[in-house]
Amino acid sequence: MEREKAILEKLKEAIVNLDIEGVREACREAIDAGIPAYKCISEGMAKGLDMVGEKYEKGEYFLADLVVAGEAMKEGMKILEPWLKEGGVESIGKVVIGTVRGDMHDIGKNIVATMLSGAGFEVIDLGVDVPPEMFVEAVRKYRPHVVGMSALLTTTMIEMEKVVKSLEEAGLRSKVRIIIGGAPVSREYAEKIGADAYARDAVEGVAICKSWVSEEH
Ligand code: B12
Repeated sequence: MEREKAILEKLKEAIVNLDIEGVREACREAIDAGIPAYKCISEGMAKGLDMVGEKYEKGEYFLADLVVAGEAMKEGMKILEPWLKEGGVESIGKVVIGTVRGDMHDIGKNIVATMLSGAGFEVIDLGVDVPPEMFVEAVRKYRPHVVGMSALLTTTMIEMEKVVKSLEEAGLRSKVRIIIGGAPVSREYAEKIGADAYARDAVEGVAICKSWVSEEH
């Protein structure tokens, strides 16, 4: 337990210090110590990124530092990914996921996508800066059970409502469940824009998607 705490702390610190090699090292150490990959993300790296965000707000860090912190997290993810996916499972449902138009943040969205595929979903990842038409097109083409949207900026969260409206206009809204996530959004916001759910993190998101497909079977 003590060792686990120390390694998670090391991971967090490595992110805060923008130390990419330190992140890689701590991820390898965590895997060797048998710490679950998801814990390394939620209790290690994501906490570090929160602190980086705070430093940015205070003017102690600049945009270039945000970029390096994002890269450091991605490098860590490369090491953790094989442990996030338990693989070999047959598809239990389809999810179309993307970060909304105007928004380039994809670290959280990628974690959700990886964990969904680890849980047995077929995931169609539309990437970042995804306009409403592209969500609509993907729903038409792939007929997913779920549409997932991510937004990290207060200026882009309004795009989510546009996607819901566009799906309505295309007559596709009733064919899918919609789940949203990202720091500025909330359960209340999901209700307000007519989405079906909000998830605080990837674990909750996967649980909600699983409950939806099991209702159908
Ligand atoms: C890294 C980072 C960047 C990187 C992104 C790299 C990348 N490839 O993603 C870069 C440098 C590109 C960047 C750019 C900018 N950023 Co930035 N960034 C961050 C930072 C530090 C971390 C975000 C992150 O990855 N967190 C870790 C992940 C794991 O958490 P998460 O995204 O919240 O995801 C989890 C949950 O939310 C949930 N979830 C997320 N999406 C979804 C979707 C579904 C379907 C579900 C179910 C769940 C779910 O599950 C995830 C995993 O558990 C945050 C600060 C913060 N603490 O959030 C600022 C932050 C988001 N950025 C901010 C800003 C202002 C910007 C810029 C405008 C800066 C600028 N002046 O240019 C630009 C905008 C660019 C753009 N158009 O998108 C502000 C936003 C303020 C606001 N309220 O709008 C923040 C909050 C920093 C701050 N405190 O000021 N950024």
